[in-house]
Amino acid sequence: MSKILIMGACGQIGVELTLALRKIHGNDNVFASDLRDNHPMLADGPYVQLDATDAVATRAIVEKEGITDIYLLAALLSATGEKNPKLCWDLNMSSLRQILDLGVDKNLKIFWPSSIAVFGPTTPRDNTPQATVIEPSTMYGITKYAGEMLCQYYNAKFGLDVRSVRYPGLISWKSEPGGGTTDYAVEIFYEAIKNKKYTCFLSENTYLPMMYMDDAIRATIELMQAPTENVKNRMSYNLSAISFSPKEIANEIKKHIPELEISYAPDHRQGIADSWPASIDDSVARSDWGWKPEFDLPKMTEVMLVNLKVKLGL
Ligand code: NAD
Ligand code: AKB
Repeated sequence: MSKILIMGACGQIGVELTLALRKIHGNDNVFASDLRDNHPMLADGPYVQLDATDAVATRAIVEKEGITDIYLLAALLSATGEKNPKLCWDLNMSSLRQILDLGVDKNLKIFWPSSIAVFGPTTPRDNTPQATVIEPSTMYGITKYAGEMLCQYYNAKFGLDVRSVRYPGLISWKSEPGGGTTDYAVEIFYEAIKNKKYTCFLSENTYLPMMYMDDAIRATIELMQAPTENVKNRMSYNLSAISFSPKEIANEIKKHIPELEISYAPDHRQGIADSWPASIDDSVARSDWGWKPEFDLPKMTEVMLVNLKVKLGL
């Protein structure tokens, strides 16, 4: 039986991943943890306040609860990472390093996400292949590349079962994103519903790889459930679903909210977006463990609007 610890559970992915894993394994077998003192959506199962860089406290919980699997989601993302590169390096690297060491010691199964941010301006921008030039230009991307190399090293050297995907920008309605460059693609839904107006911090033709959260959660669970021999890549799998620009998503939302007005005021995040791919080739994930996305732009837009209107009481 799996006993799971999720670290960074109060974030955009953590809330939905915790809920999905609790459905599969039972509420009592999925421990949510975060630096924050709790989250209202996580009240139906065990929760512990835990700093992901605190190796002693993490080991104590793993031993006390008999944890078998860890999902390490605590991190600083791209935009906040550029504001505080030192904290980004310290948090993202020290949390991963301590979990990998603990994983070896306790024979744990580990999930740790990388990102499209691992790619940089010298990477082929369209249909970016699995194995390609990787020269990230943000501190966040540097931590993801170093993290991928560490995961591969711990698997090869110690046989640690650590698995990873390079998530694109994720779009969700249950929990809000925290400090990323792709966050505009969530903000635009809130503003379209509340104010029928949105000023985007990226320019209108900035194409980026994106994915609806349900697809991301399913990919995570499918990768973790895949037979070991199918997980041939121990750095991180490219993962792809949708590629669109701010203008395209605004036009899709306008099909439901015709009054939406969009304007553009690119800020410091434009440079980050310009260094990332526009679209991703995920054929290796598809052939190794059967990955396939289900949400395109129209389907995602409809689901986002329906659910957010209910959530916002509008
Ligand atoms: P998020 O910012 O929404 O959540 C991160 C959580 O970590 C927050 O709840 C925060 O309180 C917590 N945290 C911060 N410092 C901590 C610490 N020291 N100890 C414990 N918890 C701490 O991030 P997210 O979007 O849920 O991302 C989760 C992971 O997925 C990250 O590794 C991120 O790089 C990766 N990722 C996310 C996206 C995306 O679009 N959301 C895309 C690519 C990769
Ligand atoms: C960000 O914009 O920083 C994240 C990511 C793509 O890693 N959403």
